[in-house]
Amino acid sequence: MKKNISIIGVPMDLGQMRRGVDMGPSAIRYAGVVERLERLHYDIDDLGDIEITRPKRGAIVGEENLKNLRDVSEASEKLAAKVDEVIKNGRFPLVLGGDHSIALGSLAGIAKHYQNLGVIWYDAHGDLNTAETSPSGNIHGMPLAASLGIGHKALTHIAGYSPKIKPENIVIIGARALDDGEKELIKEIGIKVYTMHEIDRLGMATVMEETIAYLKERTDGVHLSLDLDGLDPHDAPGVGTPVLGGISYRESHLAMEMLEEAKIITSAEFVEVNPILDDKNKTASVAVALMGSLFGEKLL
Ligand code: 6HN
Ligand code: MN
Ligand code: MN
Ligand code: MN
Repeated sequence: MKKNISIIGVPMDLGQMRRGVDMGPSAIRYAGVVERLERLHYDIDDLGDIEITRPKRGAIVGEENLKNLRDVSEASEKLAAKVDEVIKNGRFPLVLGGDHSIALGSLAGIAKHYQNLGVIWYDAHGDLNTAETSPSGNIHGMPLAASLGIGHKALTHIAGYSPKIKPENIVIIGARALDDGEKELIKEIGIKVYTMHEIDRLGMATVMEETIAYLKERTDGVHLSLDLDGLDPHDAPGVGTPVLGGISYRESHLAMEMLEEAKIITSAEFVEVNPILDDKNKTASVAVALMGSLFGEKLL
C-alpha cells in the first residue's frame, strides 16, 4: 500500500523582499498537483493553507538584520504544528511554499519524529546564514543554519527544541552561490555539499548514488527540501533569487526518480515558486512534474 499524502500550502513571502512567492501554493495547485498524484493512486488530502499574518505596509517588525522576524517565527510555529499532526496521522507531509524560510516550520514539525533525520537541500544557495553573516537580512537565507541550532533563538527554537538536525545528516545539492560565512560554516561543521562543480564532474547519477548511500547509512528518515532555484533559471524562471548555471530539468527528474527507487524520502517541500516572476506558470509546472517523479511516475 502506498502512503497517503497530506498537502500543506504556506503562502509565505516575508522571508525575502520580492512579493509574489506567497502565491506559490496557488500556482502549484493550479499546475495540477492533486490530480497528478491521484493518478499515481495516492490518497491525497489537501489541507489548504497555513494562515500567514501579514504586517501592515511598511511595518517591518524585525531585529537587526532579521527582517520580519516575529511574523516568520509565528508562521513557522503554525506550520510545525500542522506537519507534526500529519505525521502523527501516519501520512506523508508535502509542503508547498512560499519562500524557503518555511523550512524552519517543516523541519521543526518533522525532526521530533526521528532520531537522525536526514535532509537533502536541493538549492543554488546554502541557506546557512545568520544575522551576523547575512548580506540581506532575509530569513529565507537562514533556515538550514537555524535548524542546526545556529542563529537567533526565535528561529532556532521553533516548536520549543533545538537543534533539529545534525550537520553530518545533511547533503546540499546544486550549490553555486554560497556567501563567505556559509562557506566557512560548511567547512567548520562538516556538511556534505555537491556544488555544480561536482555535478558537472561526476554526473547527477553518481551524485545521487553517493547521496543515497550516505544518507541510508546514517539516517532514519530523509526530508527533501527542494528550492526551485536549484534548477537553472532557463528551466525554472519563476524564482526570487535566480542563479545561472544550475541543475537541468532532466537532471532533476533523474534525481527524483532515483530517490523514489531508493524509497528514502519521508517528507518533502517545494519552495520559492514565484508566479509573478514566472513564464506562464512554467516553474510551478516543473515543480509538479518533479513531484510526479518523486512519487513514482514512470516514463514507460
Ligand atoms: N533562498 N545567500 C543569500 C542571502 O540573502 O542570504 C540568498 C539566499 C537565498 C535563499 O533562495 O532560499
Ligand atoms: Mn505578498
Ligand atoms: Mn533556498
Ligand atoms: Mn535558493
